[in-house]
Amino acid sequence: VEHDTHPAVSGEGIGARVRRKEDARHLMGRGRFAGDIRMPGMSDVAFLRSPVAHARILSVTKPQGHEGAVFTAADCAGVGDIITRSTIPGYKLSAHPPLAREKVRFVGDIVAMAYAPTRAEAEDLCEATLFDYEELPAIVDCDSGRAPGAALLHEAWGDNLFLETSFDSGGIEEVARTAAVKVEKRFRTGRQCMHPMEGKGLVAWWDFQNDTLVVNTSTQVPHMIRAGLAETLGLPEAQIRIAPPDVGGGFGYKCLLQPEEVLVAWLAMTLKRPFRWIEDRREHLTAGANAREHEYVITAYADERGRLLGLDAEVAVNVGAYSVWPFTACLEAAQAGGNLPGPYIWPQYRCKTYSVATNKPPFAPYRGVARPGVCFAMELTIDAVAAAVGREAVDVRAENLVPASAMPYLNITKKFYDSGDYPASLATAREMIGFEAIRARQKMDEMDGRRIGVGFSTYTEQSAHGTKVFASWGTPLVPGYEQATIRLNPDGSADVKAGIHTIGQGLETTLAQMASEILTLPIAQIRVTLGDTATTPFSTGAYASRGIVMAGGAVSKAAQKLAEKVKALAAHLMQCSAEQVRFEGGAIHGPTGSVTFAEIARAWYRTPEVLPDGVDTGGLEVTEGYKPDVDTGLFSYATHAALVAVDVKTGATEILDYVVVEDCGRMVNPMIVEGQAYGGVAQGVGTALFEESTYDSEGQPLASTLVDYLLPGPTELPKVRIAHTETLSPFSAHGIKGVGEGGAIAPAGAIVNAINDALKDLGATLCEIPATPERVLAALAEARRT
Ligand code: MCN
Ligand code: SMO
Repeated sequence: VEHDTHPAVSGEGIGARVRRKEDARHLMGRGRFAGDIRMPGMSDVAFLRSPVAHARILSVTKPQGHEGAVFTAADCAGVGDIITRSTIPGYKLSAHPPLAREKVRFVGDIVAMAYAPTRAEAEDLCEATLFDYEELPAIVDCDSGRAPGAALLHEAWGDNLFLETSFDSGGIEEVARTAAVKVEKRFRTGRQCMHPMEGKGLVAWWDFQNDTLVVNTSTQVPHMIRAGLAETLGLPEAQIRIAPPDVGGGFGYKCLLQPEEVLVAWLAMTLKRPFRWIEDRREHLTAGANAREHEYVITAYADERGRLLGLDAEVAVNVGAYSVWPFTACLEAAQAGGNLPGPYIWPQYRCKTYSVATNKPPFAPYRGVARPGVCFAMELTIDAVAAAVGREAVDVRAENLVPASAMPYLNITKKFYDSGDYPASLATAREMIGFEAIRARQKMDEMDGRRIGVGFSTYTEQSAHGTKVFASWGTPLVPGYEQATIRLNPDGSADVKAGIHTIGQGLETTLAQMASEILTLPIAQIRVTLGDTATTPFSTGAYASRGIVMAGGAVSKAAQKLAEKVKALAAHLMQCSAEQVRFEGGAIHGPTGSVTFAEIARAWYRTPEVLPDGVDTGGLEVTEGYKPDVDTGLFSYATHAALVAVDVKTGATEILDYVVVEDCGRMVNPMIVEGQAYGGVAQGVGTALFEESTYDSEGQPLASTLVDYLLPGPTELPKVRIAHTETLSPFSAHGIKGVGEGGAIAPAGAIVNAINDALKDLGATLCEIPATPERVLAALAEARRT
């Protein structure tokens, strides 16, 4: 870490670089994930999946002698389709039957389910189940999906578009007539899988004591999954308990109500026994929800210095066969259209988006949602504008960023940039990466014959969106509040309970820090319980970089109210006024003496006779909720800079240096924020250089193992140098903004701009990711031809 601008923090509250509470169990292999759960009489479930992308189901033959253990759609009449509604006009509904009925719509669509004492036996039962299909033409890309006369995925629609949207600020035609510079570009981003370290998995069982369906599912959104299961199973929400175990990463994937989840829960509800399904890597690679496949057609207008005048864009997103629950298939395109202008001032903007249904797995938000694609397209556009006017891209970028003096700033798509100094983050990144020295080094030949290049990428990360933003994206199931409960225990320790879940992002620690900030108790004395719908207050979950702002804000508010209660009791015990009471070092101090939290708790729980008559009988427990003051949320931001070396003989790219200058307002735990940035960059490097779920023209997945789908590992990842600034948001509790997705947003822009910088003398430009050696060589060959 180069700069840490935060003042030294003595306690364990906000700003403290404390070690994570959850690390001890995870590092010692004592976590309890879905795959660790054992229950008496538990059966393993396996799924038979369609081997073809688009077909009518003609007939089914189930294996003899296994009655009751193999299920097709006909056996599961009680299972409802997954139907994701949207309030956006023109949106088309897709009903996803968890077990396909008449038709299959992607390779991996589930056609049968079996259970047995072991997974291997359950898989054998699936394989002995035979289907006859009549194949239909498969739609695999956006162009063929939109072509007139294309085969239809959902016949009743009349076309293959889930939704079309458009935005128009009104003046783009005028700009097109008068602008000195016009740049036209096409960009494409590869389809990805999300690959949390732990795949999806769940155990479902019937709790006879409470007459409740219990689902231990690896999820980011327990309360939303409860609503989804209630809808698909026809069971009242109150009779379903989602009790998520440890979650080994989610990244958006574990926000979805998955068909497997519905089916396993249905088995447990119907047969009243425990059932388990653990996704394997091949299922994740070939059948799990995907992300990221965008196509952009962009025309940018600027003056002769490169001052941006207008942006005219079309975005098509290849969203697969069905809308995912609860976000729909259209969140991605809605966010792409709204976020494309990025951190820049664009006086005019017009954008059309298309959410195209194809015979690929459904499409889900993945860390950064649309923004990694949007940022890639925008940052390459800025470099292209700079090239057109013959200036350094970093200078053109700096002159077009929203300046600090304009904050807060309402951008062209009505996003309220609450605070920040974007040009300063760019300037720091420029200095840290050593821009001038790189330009000097480029004048000399590299010893190993490779070419080096430098690239930048600046973005805003909308975090902690309010209810109205999700409503405008048409997802009424995804509101914006979070609640938390805090209780002072009889021993003077505190319990924090929140419905949000910890998925690796450190909330177990940072929520304790939020409480410690107010109460000054050490975090070891603050137990944090998350996610269980039976024991925690309502929440929508951990997604959209909202956890610390929303759930943290709720903990902070609840802790403040608890503090008032404690102060009243302490004032009575110390014979002073409540205003004279203050907390410090985990104890409670008055003008002449002090008491401990344990003494307060003892008075309340054990010797209430010492308390005055008019005492607040509400107890030492408070539930509070929180939402920030601005509907469009808080905007974190960062600049990433990459130095790369490209081998023009092999097309291989190596990242030599990588810098992140980030600002997420007040950091609750700088060490966790750095972990977030680093982990995000790791995923972003995958997006930029390696990862792609490829399909053939018939919709067959070609990357079905991790040999074909390349995840970056330690040898591919650069050492990331991180610098922080802390511009407090005036609109959130303690000035905190979210940060969970940011790291993944910028890498493709910075890395591919750097590759293009390295290749500029050869006239080659890459516009597609991942920037594999094949694509680099193709760009070089193309440059030689023209
Ligand atoms: N934090 C902090 N101070 C801040 C901001 C954040 O200390 N000013 C810390 C908090 O511990 C917070 C974490 O950083 O929990 C992430 O910040 P936040 O933006 O609040 O994100 P959420 O808690 O809502 O987590 C979800 C977010 C998303 S949307 C994805 S995708 C993602 C991400 O977090 N998935 C992750 N980071 C992940 N990290 C891990 N290890 N695993 C995932 O699945
Ligand atoms: S993709 Mo993050 O779960 O919003």
